[in-house]
Amino acid sequence: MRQVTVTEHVLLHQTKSPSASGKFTALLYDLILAAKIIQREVNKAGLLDILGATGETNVQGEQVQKLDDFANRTLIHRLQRTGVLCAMASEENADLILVPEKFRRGDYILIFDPLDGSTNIDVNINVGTIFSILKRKSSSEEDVTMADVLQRGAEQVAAGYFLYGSSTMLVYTSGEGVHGFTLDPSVGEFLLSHPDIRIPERGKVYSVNEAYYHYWDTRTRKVVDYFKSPENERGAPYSLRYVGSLVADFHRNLLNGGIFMYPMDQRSPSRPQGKLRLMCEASPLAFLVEQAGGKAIDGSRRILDILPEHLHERVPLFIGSPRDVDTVTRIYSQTD
Ligand code: P6P
Repeated sequence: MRQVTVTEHVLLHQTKSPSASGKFTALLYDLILAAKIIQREVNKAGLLDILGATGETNVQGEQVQKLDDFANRTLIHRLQRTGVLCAMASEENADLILVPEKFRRGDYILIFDPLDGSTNIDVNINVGTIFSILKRKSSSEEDVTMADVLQRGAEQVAAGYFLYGSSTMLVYTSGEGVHGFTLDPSVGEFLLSHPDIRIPERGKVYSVNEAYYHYWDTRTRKVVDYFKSPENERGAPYSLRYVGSLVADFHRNLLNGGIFMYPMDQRSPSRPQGKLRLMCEASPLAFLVEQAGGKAIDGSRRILDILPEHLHERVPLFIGSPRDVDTVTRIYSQTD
């Protein structure tokens, strides 16, 4: 395949969507630079005293891993200076991150999970950076408010993720299909490796943490029982593949087909809606999967239709091949 860089691809293929503006390309360029810096540290985590936790906990009450913190600081530092953002929001930060006046030149808003799956870093399992790009609604003379940021996922201008694994990949959409690029370390460029990704109509894999079976409601147990049953539509059980790293599980299912589920559970009253965050995890992946022909719901609602009430809102997530997500919809609607 001829070598196509991200810049060339945006220029040639994203002609109609708002992303065609040079500002979007500049934003993507700095996201890629941040990802290269993060990738360099992720790939040598075992060699540096950067493993393990910082001893702090983040706004989610989760142990902050040193690489988590490094990735967060790298993204904030780099993207503040890209000149097209007015605000950012990170899974690691409780509040909105306003871009300093001297760098505030644009109307884009970046929302990200800097290093999703970070508990897997110490055991060398893939981790990822997930990003979502919105545009503010109000005029740029006024200060950005939370109302500018709390938008439905359907309003996203672009979304994607970096996956730090056997190779480093960027998968993104700006509303005109989903495209995958693989980092060629010898030249330091992300080159087009997976043009126009389409998720298979139905998969052979389901991804869920079955340890929570007894904390799920009846309809969720019925869903998981269906995928495990030899009597399902396929006439054979689906295989269970669950890495415990959302980006890794999502990426495998995007390419090969299947469904990822993180249902609501009764484990912790403070998190009745499950663990995953709407704005920095569910929404960007929902935009990607729909652009690839898949579906994403919370059990009844389309993820991209949900209007967030607060920045770190959590939501149950069923995402992947359209026929498999439809199975969830059918069983949920048939079960009280
Ligand atoms: P559990 C990682 O902490 C994460 O946010 C996702 O990457 C992953 O899919 C999920 O949590 C795993 O959660 O409860 O199954 O350990």
